[in-house]
Amino acid sequence: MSENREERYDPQAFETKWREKWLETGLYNASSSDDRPKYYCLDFFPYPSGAGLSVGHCRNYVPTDVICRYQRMKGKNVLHPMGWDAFGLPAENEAIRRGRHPSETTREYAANYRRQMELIGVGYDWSREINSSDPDYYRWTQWFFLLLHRRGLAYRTSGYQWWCPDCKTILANEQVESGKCWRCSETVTKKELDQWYFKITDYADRLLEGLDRIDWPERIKMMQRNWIGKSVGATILFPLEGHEPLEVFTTRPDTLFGVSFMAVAPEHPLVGALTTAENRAEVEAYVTEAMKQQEIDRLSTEREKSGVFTGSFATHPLTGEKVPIWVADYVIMTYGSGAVMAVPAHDQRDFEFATKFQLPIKPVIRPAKGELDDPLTEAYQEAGVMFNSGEFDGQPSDEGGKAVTAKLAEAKQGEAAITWRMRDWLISRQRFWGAPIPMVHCEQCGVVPVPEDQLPVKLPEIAEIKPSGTGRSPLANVDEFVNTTCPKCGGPGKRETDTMDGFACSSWYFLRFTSPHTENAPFDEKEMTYWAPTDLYVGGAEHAVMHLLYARFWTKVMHDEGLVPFDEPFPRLLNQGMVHAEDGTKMSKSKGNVITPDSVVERYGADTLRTYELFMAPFDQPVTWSDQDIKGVHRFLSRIWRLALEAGELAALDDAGIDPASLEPAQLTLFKEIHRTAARVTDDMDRLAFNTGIAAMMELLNKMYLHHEAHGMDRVLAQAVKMLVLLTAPMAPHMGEEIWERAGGSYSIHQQPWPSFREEMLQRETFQLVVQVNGKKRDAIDVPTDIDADQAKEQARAAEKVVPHLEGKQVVKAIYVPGRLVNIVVK
Ligand code: ANZ
Ligand code: ZN
Repeated sequence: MSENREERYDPQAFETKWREKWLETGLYNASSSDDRPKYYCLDFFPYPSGAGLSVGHCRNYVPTDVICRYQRMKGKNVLHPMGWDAFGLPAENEAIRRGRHPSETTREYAANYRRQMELIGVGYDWSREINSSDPDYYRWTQWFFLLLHRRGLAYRTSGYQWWCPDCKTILANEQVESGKCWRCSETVTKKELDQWYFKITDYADRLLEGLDRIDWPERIKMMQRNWIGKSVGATILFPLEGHEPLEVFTTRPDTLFGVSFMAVAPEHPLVGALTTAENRAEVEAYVTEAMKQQEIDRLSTEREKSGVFTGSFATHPLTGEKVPIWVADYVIMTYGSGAVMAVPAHDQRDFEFATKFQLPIKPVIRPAKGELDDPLTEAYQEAGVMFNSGEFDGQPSDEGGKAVTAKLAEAKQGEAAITWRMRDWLISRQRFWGAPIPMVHCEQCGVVPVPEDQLPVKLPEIAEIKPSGTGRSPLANVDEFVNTTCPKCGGPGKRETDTMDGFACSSWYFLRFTSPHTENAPFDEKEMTYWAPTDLYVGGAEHAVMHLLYARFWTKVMHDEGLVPFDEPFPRLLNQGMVHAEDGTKMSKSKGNVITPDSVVERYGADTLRTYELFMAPFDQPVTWSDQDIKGVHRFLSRIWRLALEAGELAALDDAGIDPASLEPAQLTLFKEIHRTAARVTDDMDRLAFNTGIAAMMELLNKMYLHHEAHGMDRVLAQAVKMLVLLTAPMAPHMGEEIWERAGGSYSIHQQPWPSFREEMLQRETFQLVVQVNGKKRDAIDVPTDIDADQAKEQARAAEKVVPHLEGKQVVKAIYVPGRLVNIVVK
């Protein structure tokens, strides 16, 4: 081996070779016929874009790959699949922009993604690759649509929908961000259309409850909770003369005695009837104006309140007082009942409204301790104690609210109620590039589901896929597609031309991976039961409410149907941090600051890129790319390489063959260091703390080089090298494989057991550190042998018997005599 000693670390010389061998030997192909415990690790379903992968994307794929390699070495049967979320708006828009067909571009882009993923050495089981735009796949997406329909969870209705004039399609609520399209940032408008919905609101309670049983970042759970938006309170009926009573939803029934006006949404069906002749012109003008506003603006707390009086009054259900009814656009028709009992003293919006229109502000809740400002300068919105509330005076908000509700319920004037912020999931898209909704419209039979044995309803092969701009799908122009026979009566029928939102495809893909080639079902029951649910799910935080909520919903439906034994698909979720460009901004094609894995691999090799991705920051933290730091990582790998080549036939070395009692002191120190590092790295791997794990290995490597200088390549150092090669194998899989082979190991290093460590080697040796203050001994404490000066001084100052001698004094300096004492000089 000596001729190799000077061979420099040149990843280009061997990385490709190993990647080819992994593929050839199917090293990462998983099988359920295996005695080891399973480990299903999944990355978010990527949509392959024309730009390809950046080093930012690698921050998702490299860590999960490392976890999978680690779990495999720990004896798990690992499944790590990859596939393409190919349907949907982004893919279609990009194809149109390039004047190409999405079926062509998505195939091309997916192939490029795969090439890049292979380039960075990610060990996916490619035998399970899926593409959501393949008829073999979307046939089952359509099958699930029929399942939801059969269970009463898919329905069609007409309504005003968000419309993106640029994408020329309807958007779901959650795809409108601050009044803009989530994809193209165009300001959205409204359009009335017949649409298909999934009744996700039926599952609101369970979607909320399930969050308590899953291990997800708290931030993501919070976003889902807010999105679901459970509000507990009461509905209260305010009698009207000559009409059914006006129903309001309130979270604060304890404030009922403070109502000074009612506010109804401009769209409220009673507006016309409640408006008196002399107010009609003004009310109509106001309503027309309000309809043009965006909901988001209407809800804004910044906005000056506006409204008009209808001329009518409601009757307070408990006091019998007359309460004026106003129309106000801060009341939203789609929430609660679209009407509010306004309590200006305790709701800030009502307060601003009352102040502007000089309506009474009547406080009825005071703080449990202290007094309300008199007069109020803003609403007192907290809970407190009821007053000015008749028989309820003195009751705390909570119980008082319940008592008020109970009293109303007795008189049939109200009841306890829950309102959800969440709306049903709008699933229709008037676009080409999606799974056609498998329904037929028949004049005789109405809307008829396509029988399962006629699936898939395939997209026609047409060249012109641009949205027509009329609000209808381009499929509506394809007669061969539209005209069909009714599955029920056999008469002429017309196919539904809407396609499904792309999020339908990603709501079940994690199950398809368990048996991607199953032909008679969406997945094979046995395989699904073996692999699912996922053990770890990793992706970006931007999918907090859409994909993750929809997939949870579908899983619960499947659970209810008896298709899967669990009702949460992703028991453990992690979000990786973003990688910013070196100038600190987001990497984007338009800014021209995207760094591709291709360029980095060409320069440094895939293992350096991988190790740097892991070392750059804690896994879940955002980070800025640094060309300087990546060089340091490259040097780290080169130094392992050099020692490993010198150590020679490492593979056969056996840690158990070393008797610590027989070692020289320097060897024993290094031997302990090896075990301590193995223990630390193992713990760091379990916590996904890759960066600290790598730092620990860098420290060990420094100590190994010092040992090498003093003692050469002895038996203990060789053992250390072997340990380090195994510990770094998941991060630098190519180098590990190359060293392992040269060291006489059998293929593959990735199938070797993870290094174990001897517990008894972990204890740190200590010595007695004497602590003096102004030269006088005050204490003696046990500290680790390898303590450094700063730590020694710090611990000395904190020693129990030393502290009293430092009180009120100023520490001038502290002197550390290594291995013996610290003297603290004070004045
Ligand atoms: C009286 C009241 C008194 C209220 C008080 C609050 C404080 P969340 O928590 O978001 O569910 N509200 C009800 N329906 C509304 C609608 N369609 N548009 C705008 N506001 C509406 O909010 C519930 C509260 O928002 C309800 O409780 C109601 O005002 C208002 F001291 O009723 B409250
Ligand atoms: Zn029919």
